[in-house]
Amino acid sequence: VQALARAMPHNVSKPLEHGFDNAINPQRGATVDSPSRLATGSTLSEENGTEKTGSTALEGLNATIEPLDRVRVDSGGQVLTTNQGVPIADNQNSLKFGLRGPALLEDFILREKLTHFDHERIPERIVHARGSGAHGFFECYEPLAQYTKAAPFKEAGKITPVFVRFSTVAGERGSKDTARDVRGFAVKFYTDEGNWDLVGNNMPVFFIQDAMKFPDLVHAVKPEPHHAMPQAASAHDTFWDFISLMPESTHMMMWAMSDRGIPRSYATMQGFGVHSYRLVNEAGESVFVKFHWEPKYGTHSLVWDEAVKISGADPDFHRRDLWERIESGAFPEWELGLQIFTEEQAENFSFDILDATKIIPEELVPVQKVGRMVLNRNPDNFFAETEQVAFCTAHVVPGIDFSNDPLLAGRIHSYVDTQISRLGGPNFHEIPINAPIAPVHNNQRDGMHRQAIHRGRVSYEPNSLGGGCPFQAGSAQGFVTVAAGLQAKEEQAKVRGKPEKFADHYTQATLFYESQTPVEQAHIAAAFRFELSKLTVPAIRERMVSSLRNASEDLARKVADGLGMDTMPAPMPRALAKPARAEVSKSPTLSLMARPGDGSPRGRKVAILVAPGVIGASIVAVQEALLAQGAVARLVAPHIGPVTSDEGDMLDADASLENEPGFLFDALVLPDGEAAVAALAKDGHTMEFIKDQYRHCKTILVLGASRALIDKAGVSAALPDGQPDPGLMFADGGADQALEAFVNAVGGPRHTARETDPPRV
Ligand code: HDE
Repeated sequence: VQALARAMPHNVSKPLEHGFDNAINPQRGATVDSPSRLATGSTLSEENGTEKTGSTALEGLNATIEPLDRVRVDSGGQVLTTNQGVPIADNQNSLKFGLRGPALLEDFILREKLTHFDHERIPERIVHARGSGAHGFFECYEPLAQYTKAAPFKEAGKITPVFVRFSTVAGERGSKDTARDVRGFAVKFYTDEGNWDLVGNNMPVFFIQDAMKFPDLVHAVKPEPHHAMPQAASAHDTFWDFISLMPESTHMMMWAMSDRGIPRSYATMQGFGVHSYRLVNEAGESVFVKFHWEPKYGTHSLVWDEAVKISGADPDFHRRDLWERIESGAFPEWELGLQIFTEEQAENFSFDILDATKIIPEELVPVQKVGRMVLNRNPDNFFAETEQVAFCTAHVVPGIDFSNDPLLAGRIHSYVDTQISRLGGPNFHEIPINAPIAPVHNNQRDGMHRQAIHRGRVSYEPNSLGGGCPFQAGSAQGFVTVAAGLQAKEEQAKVRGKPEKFADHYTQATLFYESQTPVEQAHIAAAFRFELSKLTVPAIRERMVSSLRNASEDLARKVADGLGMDTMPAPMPRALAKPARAEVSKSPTLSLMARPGDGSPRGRKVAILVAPGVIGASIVAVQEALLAQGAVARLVAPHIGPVTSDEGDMLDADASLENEPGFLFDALVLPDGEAAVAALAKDGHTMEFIKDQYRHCKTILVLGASRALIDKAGVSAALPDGQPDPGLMFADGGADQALEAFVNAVGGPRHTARETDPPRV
């Protein structure tokens, strides 16, 4: 080892870090066949790891795996030591002066253990504190050289490793996953030319137009400062007080009150970069771009009653779903879509593309699919990876640039700034999950927790003593800011204000509402009703309804009725009396229903109720059919453990009616067998299970004798309009009869024709 250390000018155990002569460059243009693989001096790798190291990623697809190996620790077969590596003889007793005597200050082992423990916590994120992350990769479909020189888009099949963190916004770190909220969708691309963070949300617009209002927005939505309530909820006075006084938030509120605010899973939500960004090619030419993530498994959401119940039974619902999908191989996957448009197009739109409260309807600029992202590995350690990952909108690479969106400008500042207190200093980029796989060379030095050991005496530029290194990359290789810009064309003085089109607060709110299906519109109205009904100040409620009248009279009316308001308040005065005529008045792609995905049931959870005496053959047939399609099929019984079937076989129930209630599942199978049905009918949980499944419009397969359970639960086989319910499948003559239709329906949408407000069941 000493000989090796002499031969190499850098730390052999960290060959990727801060090497001088031997820094290993990621191969440019690595492809699926020859992916970017980086050498490592780690003592722990995928090959010699134990089961404790987590799931194994597909060979060649995760270039982040090996760089992180150098810091992975596996204690299998190892002796317990202090942080100084001193073996510890006794981890049970502190050092005392006599068995009943005082503990001694000398006990460095106890003191080290307690001191470290006392400092285990770091500040949580001010927003997006609650989140879950995963590793994966981005694969480019076609080279995009015409538009951008950004490394991930250089070649067809090129793989770029990613780490993604999903989050809620308002709740604290330990809050529930299924709150009504926006979801963060932050992607860190470890590109050959440095890290690119696309820090987006699951909604394409935002509440405010200018960074100046962000602290106000966040203070309004967070728990109220006097009593610190409510947790992870926007249904309270201060939030709606602010919103009702900020008409620019109206469009975003349509999205937030729609079912997008309560996604079924991270894997089934869209993602958006929100702001307009720029793509820049080798020639320095630039176009505008909006980023979209389109889930392979379609967009699916919860319904409110379900979200409320889940938050009690499984506050980790989305975290668990993400983890389980990856562990089971049903890898979450999205396509990256780009809306590319020119400066000239932008100038002619009826809205301003620098305004983050506006979308660009897909009818105006289609979304072009340019690659896919697959999440295929869970983190090994939540804190080290998911908690310490630091995203930042300022992390762009050559080929990607900013627009002049004033909200984005504030973000470019805020993200780095916040990490300095959250992660304890300016060297957070050296924390392994944040470190780029591209080499880092500059003259920044020192600061808290510095990891790099810089060699030589030069830490300035220009220099001659270091041979001029590290030297500027120059415009051919380095990042060059695009000179073009809407405002660069006009000579302007310094000003605090907004362009006129920003003042159109309602046209796109109307567009969103009008583009929804009737069921979605009903859910939006119900969400406004719920949230506003929680307010204690009637004036805020009225102000909100008066604002909604400008977006949709229909919606305002429904909300007012739901709140028991006899007369509607007058519409709020508009900031802009005559907004420019919108290009489209309906955009069907804004509906969740427009995005069913591939319709596959992969990752969906199905409950199969069983009890002693169940007809086992039909249960096994259903289970096999579901598993074959990648769905998760769980046997749920009055209690966990073995269940003897009618044929005398043993089935293993791994969930009980009590510990996994009905609303945690996407679909339900009720069994055949008189004895089993009698046992289930006796248990009150069964009725709740069926009622929740029915009320939440899920597919229910009723085998043979279970018809009795349906009757007992008071569930009607007919829809409100008298038609038969296609989501309630009866198979009296054995499971085979309805199996195919059932499995197909498990991957499909809810049976919303069943829905009434208030619910019938
Ligand atoms: Fe953020 N935001 N944000 N935000 N944001 C943070 O950064 C901020 C905005 C988003 O999983 C913070 O590291 C300002 C829009 C996500 O770690 C902070 C403004 C969008 C995440 C911050 C915005 C986002 C954050 C808190 C207005 C969607 C979680 C901790 C000018 C496009 C990232 C942190 C993760 C996190 C500031 C507005 C998305 C304080 C000042 C718009 C997904 O820096």
